[in-house]
Amino acid sequence: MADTITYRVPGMTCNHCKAAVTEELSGVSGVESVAVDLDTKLVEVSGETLDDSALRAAIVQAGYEAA
Ligand SMILES: [Cu+2]
Repeated sequence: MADTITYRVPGMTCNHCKAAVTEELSGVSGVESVAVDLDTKLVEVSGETLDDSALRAAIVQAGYEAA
């Protein structure tokens, strides 16, 4: 069953941030798609059996923090 989890990442300001967050999240097990909206600072992650803590860790790994 597909899951979708949305995070707010206020530290994202430009396309570099968007690329960094997208790249890290894409490497997490089960992730099929990542959509970043820089205006709202929201990151929508979709995939199978998503692990919230692993996704949050990936955001931190990219240099940001999920609010
Ligand atoms: Cu940036």
